[in-house]
Amino acid sequence: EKLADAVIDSEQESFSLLSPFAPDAASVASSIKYHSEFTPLFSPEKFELPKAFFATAQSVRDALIVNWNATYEYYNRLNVKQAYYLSMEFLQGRALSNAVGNLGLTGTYADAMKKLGFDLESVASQEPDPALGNGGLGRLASCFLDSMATLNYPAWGYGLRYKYGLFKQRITKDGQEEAAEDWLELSNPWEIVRNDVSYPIKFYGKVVFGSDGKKLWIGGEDIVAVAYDVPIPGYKTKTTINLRLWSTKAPSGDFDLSSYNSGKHTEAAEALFNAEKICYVLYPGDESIEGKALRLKQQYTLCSASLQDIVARFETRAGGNVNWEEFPEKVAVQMNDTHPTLCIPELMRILMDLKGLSWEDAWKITQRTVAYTNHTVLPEALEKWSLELMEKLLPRHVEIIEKIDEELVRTIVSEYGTADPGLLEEKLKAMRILENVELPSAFADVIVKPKEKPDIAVNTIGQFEDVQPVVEKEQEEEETAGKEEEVIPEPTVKPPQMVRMANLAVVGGHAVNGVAEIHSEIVKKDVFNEFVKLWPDKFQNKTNGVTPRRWISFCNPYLSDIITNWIGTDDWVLNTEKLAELRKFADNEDLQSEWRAAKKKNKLKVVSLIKETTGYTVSPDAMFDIQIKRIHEYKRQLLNILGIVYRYKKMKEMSASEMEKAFVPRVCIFGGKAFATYVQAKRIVKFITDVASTINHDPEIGDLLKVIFVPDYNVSVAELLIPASELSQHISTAGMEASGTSNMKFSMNGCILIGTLDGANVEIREEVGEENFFLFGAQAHEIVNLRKERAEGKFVPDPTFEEVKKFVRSGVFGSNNYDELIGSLEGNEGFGRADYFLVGKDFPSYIECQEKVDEAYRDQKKWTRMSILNTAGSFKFSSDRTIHEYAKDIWNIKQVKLP
Ligand code: T68
Repeated sequence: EKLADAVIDSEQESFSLLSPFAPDAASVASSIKYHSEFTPLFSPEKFELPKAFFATAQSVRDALIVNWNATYEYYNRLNVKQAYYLSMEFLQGRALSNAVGNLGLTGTYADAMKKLGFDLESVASQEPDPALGNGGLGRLASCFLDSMATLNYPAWGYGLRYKYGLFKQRITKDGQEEAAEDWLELSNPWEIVRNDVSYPIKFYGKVVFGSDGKKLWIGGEDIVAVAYDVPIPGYKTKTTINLRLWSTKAPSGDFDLSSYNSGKHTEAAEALFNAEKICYVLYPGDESIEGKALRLKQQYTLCSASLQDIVARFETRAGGNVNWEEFPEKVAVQMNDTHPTLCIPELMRILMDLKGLSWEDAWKITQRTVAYTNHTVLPEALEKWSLELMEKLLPRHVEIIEKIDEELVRTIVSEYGTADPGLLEEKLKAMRILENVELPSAFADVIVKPKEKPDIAVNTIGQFEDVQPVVEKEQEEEETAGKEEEVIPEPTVKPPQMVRMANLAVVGGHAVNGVAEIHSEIVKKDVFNEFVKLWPDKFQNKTNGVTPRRWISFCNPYLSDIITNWIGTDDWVLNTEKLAELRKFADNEDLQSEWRAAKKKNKLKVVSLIKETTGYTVSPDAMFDIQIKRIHEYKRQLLNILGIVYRYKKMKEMSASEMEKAFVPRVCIFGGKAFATYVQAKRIVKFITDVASTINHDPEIGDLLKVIFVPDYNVSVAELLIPASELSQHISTAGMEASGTSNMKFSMNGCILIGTLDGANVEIREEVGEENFFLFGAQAHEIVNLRKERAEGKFVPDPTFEEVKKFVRSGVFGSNNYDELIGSLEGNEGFGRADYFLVGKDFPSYIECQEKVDEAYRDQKKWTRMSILNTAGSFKFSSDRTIHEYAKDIWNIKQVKLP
């Protein structure tokens, strides 16, 4: 009954003041002073900016702790079903403005700051961006937490507390340089370390039978995962959910005092370092075997600590009355991509080896609990692990995975029979979890030898690399032994045995979803087609979304005030459908001029950012044209910069007055990190910055064209750039961008998109209207044929493309002739893949589309109308909508209102 009372349908109750600690500006100010004095992080003499930030954050945290405690006390009491979102990345962004905004205390805090002699904005800008993510997948996880809390869903996030995060990007004359990002240097005021919440994690060792006949995993290396909790407040609700981040350390007692006292200081602390280094860096380089092992340890730490914690909570909430069959009725685990797929064998291990369940029962429970979100269709980005490495590091899990694989083989054989060995071989090859591994002995006679040739290998970031063949050493030695003349035998190439994590995730979970309609279709048609034939009901679409709190309301207060005034309520922050009401004012001149004025104010902020970070001065009257995302060949920053080069070349061929007639002034802004070992992506960064320095210093060009690479792109930079954007680029090769989420943020902020029919662009265009979207390029269904034609030498490049490449090679942008970059577009031997991403194919239609952009921008009334209609049409892309869908279709959880 209590549960039924608490479960609510959708509307939020009207909001009342939440925090007993911060009811008015005076008490907020005194709480801040209190923290600066009694929970100090700095010396006491001066109350200056960084200190003001930390004390302010601590005062907000007090309120969050009260609400956090109330939230979980209530969930514990009702024992409601809870969703757990597991992700290797969370890109949280700064928390202060977001927290006071969600608590409804922005005004109060602004007044309190004034009393203390500061302004809230400069205090908030002291906060370092937490460096716990890399791309869209990580930011999506953070948007989801905001929506889950806001919508009062019982939920919880799990991740890792990386000490250094990804890296800090510096742009030098050599392109991108990476440095350690020490984001915790001054401590993190939002986290609460739970020294009493820690779990043992084991690596290596061996599996034996215990005296009770159960499997025991013993020996090896033991470490401990400790919980750090970050409270996540919902908007206009008391619900405050948890992001629990694990940090690793050695078990107490592992510090070797006698070695230390005998002068062997490094050896004495070796175990401490070995444990702590697991959580140093997000995506440590994995070219070495040590690097690979470290990444696998990270993934296993996340899965094991989180599941031990979830299982413990399930047991506590059940009181003395544990019924394991109820586990999936109380717990939903969502795996953000394949990185947490070890959850499947880990939950099996816990249920069987520690709780004594049978394989059958444990399997049913695991499958009903776990679900998997796919974020990529690039075959080389589908994660695989070497079986050999995994066997060493996680011997018990490999036993379990082998058994899951065997059960899968059984299902496939019974579905397709053995009458047609060719067909069966094909099915097994597509679906088995273990790759290049002999069939389990029970099926030894039903066919299939491991294939002879290695595939293109995988690495987790999505670059292509060739597999190093494994040469069978012993065999080689045997054959040469005892022979007088050295005969070097042909090495036998043995394809590497791999564990395919995506296949494991599909088999072990009850739901698999893509992140935009077109992506989910590709997932079904191509990536997991064979699985779809077996289990069609598993596959779903959940189009991504972004939180309108951070991505309009807080980052764009000018626009938000205008929206609220014209719609007549600020309800749209919770019910984004209301944004559609702007449509009827799209041609209203008053709205249009307010709209343009807001954009201008946001642009002025970016003018300062650019000056500060790059030294360049840009005009706020030029069109701000932005592409910000991870640097990746499929995202085609190269197409954008070649388009700019083409524009520059045309300008150089014109007189000053012709130029001004032909082109609208633009500031073309790039931002994004290239993964440290992704050589081609780093070449692209270098090329962009070279082009920038030539064009920006060309006196004939002036304000007509500027190219800016904003260094160290992160959430805070995005919060400044997106509100100031007028055109943004989402120009991936069709079929390759799973969804994109910045496209949604740009559209919400009244930016017009230029893009291909890819990912969520397709749905955005449908919602905002095709006349308010600049479309170009080949479509997803044409790509395979286009590549084939290219390989057969049938592609005839457009003269504009030849012209732009020649111009680059002529040395205008420095002595570098960019052979590797330009060569990759041509498929020169040794340089790459014959323009795999079809930059050359799409170039002419891109250039033509950019001409239409210039034309449209000249008519500012028309442009502003398009801009308003983008905001008005973006309501579908709130992560609130997405989270409602996950809650209903995958997690089966209900909203619960706190008393
Ligand atoms: C992104 N993926 C997709 N991956 O590229 C993007 N991958 O289209 C989508 O909108 C977004 O996910 C959210 O669904 C990523 O961000 C990674 O960052 C990544 C990192 C390591 C390994 C694989």
